[in-house]
Amino acid sequence: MKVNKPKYRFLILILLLEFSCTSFLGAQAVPGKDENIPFLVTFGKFGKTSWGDNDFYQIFFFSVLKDYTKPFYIRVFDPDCGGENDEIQGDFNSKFSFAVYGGKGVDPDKNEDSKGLEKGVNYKTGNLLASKVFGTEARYDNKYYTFGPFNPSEGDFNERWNSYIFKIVCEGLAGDDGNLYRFFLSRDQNNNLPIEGANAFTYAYTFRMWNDFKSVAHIYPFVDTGIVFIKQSNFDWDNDGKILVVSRYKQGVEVPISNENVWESSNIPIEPAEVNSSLDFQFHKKQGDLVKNNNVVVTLKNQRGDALKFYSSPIGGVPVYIPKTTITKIAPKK
Ligand SMILES: [Ca+2]
Ligand SMILES: [Ca+2]
Ligand SMILES: [Ca+2]
Ligand SMILES: [Ca+2]
Repeated sequence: MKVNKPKYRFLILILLLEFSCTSFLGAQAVPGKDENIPFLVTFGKFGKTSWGDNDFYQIFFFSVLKDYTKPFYIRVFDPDCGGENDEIQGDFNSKFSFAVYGGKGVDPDKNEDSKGLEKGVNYKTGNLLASKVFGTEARYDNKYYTFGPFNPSEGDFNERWNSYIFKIVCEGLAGDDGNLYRFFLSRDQNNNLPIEGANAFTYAYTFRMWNDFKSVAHIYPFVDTGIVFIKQSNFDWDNDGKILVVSRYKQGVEVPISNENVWESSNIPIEPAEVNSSLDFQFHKKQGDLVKNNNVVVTLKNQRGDALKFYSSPIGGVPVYIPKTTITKIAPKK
């Protein structure tokens, strides 16, 4: 039998591309690889909100597909507050707890309190699986501390995503300094090895910008079914340039930006075609005077007041604007 070689090669190429796309689905670095965000940040509870953290705690959720049944680890980079990376106020005198939760009560689709958005509610829901308090400790400075092993079935099962949900809470117990850190969900205790199909998300994203004019940070909220508009809120952006919303259908909608220690909010209409995909919130720094060590908080709600999730690995991939002329051409006829 004669094989049509060019066609055969083409098929193999397609298969390889498909394979490489699926095998990299889901990344568990937090902040994610497409976000261009150096660190998450949480201040000690005696910090000032004008330094860019409105509530002195941060919650991240991890989802692990049901098919993955081996143990996994949650690795925290630079969990201490001192030495490298962290934001000193006077001297380093702060303490932070990192706590991992699993079991019933964690899944924010079922338990609103778990999102940690409302003041005064107990967001430490679920079973405490592990925790540790960090101060100024050279041992963990610029290094990883690893929580785990955890068994995936210790999480709170979510049917819709066919995944077990876990969460980690960082809380500023004492002092006023800023703790900068990152997470990695890993299948290895000592290395960052991603788990296929896993992801991470939050509802209130508190992060640090790079000290670089040219640098653009991105965060990727998922627009779920039934959303017709969203209310964006940004806190303590220090008038540092522009915040733009990009999607397949938005080339770059500029939103009102906050100055020092205040929230700024606005409504953004959502096109039906943007439903079930991610938006790209872009943070473009002001050119000229460098706003140094800019920490910012972002939250989104839909028209019903429900918070949107920001995924570390955007659902459906990074959205890219498609010019309208192209959309008209390829749109199917009704
Ligand atoms: Ca201090
Ligand atoms: Ca440090
Ligand atoms: Ca730190
Ligand atoms: Ca700020």
